[in-house]
Amino acid sequence: MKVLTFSGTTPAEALKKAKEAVGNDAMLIETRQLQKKSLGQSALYEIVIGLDEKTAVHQKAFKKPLQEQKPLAQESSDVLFNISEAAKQISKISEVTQESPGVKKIEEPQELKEIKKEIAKLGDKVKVIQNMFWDERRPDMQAIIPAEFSEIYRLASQSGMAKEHLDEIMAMTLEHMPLKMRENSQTVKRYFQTLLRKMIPVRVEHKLRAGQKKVIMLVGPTGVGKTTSIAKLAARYSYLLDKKYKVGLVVLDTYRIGAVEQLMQYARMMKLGIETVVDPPEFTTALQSLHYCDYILIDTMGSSPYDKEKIETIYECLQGSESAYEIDVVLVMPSSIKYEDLKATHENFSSLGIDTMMFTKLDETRGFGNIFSLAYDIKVPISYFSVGQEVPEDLVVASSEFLIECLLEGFSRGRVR
Ligand SMILES: Nc1nc2c(ncn2[C@@H]2O[C@H](COP(=O)(O)OP(=O)(O)OP(=O)(O)O)[C@@H](O)[C@H]2O)c(=O)[nH]1
Ligand SMILES: [Mg+2]
Repeated sequence: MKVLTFSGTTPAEALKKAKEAVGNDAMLIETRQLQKKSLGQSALYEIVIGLDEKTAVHQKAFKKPLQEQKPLAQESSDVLFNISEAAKQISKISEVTQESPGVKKIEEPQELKEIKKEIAKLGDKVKVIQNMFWDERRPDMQAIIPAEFSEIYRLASQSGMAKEHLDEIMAMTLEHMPLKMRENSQTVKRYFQTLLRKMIPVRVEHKLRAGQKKVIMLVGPTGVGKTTSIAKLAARYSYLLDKKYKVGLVVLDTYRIGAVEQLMQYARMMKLGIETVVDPPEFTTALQSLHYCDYILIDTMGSSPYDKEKIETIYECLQGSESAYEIDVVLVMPSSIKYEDLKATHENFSSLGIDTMMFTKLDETRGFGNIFSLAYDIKVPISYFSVGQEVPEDLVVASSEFLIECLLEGFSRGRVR
């Protein structure tokens, strides 16, 4: 790479000189102020530009005109969420990004606006080059996306999102995104983020109506954090909300004494009623003996998704339950497994009638595109996230904002509100 410097009394002037000399394919490496403006002396800025002839050739490949993009896949109309509609709706966010009512906007000088625009454009070119290195195979979609989209495409690809979902969403974004939002990668990212948020089904936690009771059963593979999550939920409903509810626990684990003892300890600590169920006929009796509770939380034995016998036992309890309660079945899955495995796990538990999904161990994972793809694909809402081992604090009520922030920016404890 060839490094050149240009100077001017403003960064814009230096940039203009650079563009006149080397054209648009250069990369802005640095802007420096060499001399401050003072009485009788104008300011002096220097910009450092990198020029690589190979780069210029590659950039052209990314910047095919829009009309040359591939047509959308036929299946897009079958997608569970009508992305096209969502994309149109959120086109309105360009208005949101403008000034809020009542807030007086300070007009930036034209010169400053132009500098910012140029810098953003150059920044995007640098990102294209950076992003070219992450996947040398360069999938089809990546070859046709414009410079401003390359960073978001890379972030989403690396998140573990199913490739067909990403390509489809990207194509929709390219089709529906208002031109004025395409200016730079920041506005593209904001648009994309809002679009993804609209695609995540989430179950909002409601206050119980007077006299209403709620029975929640956690099911899922072994060791995913069902019992720990039951303890967190029990603490939440009985102590942490504005209204304190009466909570009862049921252990449906006919296999391990340890499993019963684990929840017993939590029940003792929180002074909660607890019932154990050894075989399906006892299930209704257990629910009846906790009739005084507002919330009944049922912990089940972990079953390998392929262990039909254990899933069958849970099924028998659900079917045989003669109580008047409706049981909300929550499938608990770790966020560390890939989308295909999450999907297979859901399929194996689907005979139980899964109402919502809970994802655990978000603190042990980097990509969250697998969760996005599953929820987007099977349209089952997410109710909670578990973000650590601590009871009760490491529980997050699901929100699409939280998931999409984790997906694009990574999980951080600071995000847990
Ligand atoms: N890092 C992390 N660990 C977790 C999380 N949730 C649970 N764990 C840990 O995972 C381990 C298993 O948790 P359990 O709650 O016993 O899992 P389970 O699904 O009830 O397991 P089985 O009953 O054996 O099927 C424990 O060491 C928990 O502390 C989480 O969100 N993050
Ligand atoms: Mg358990």
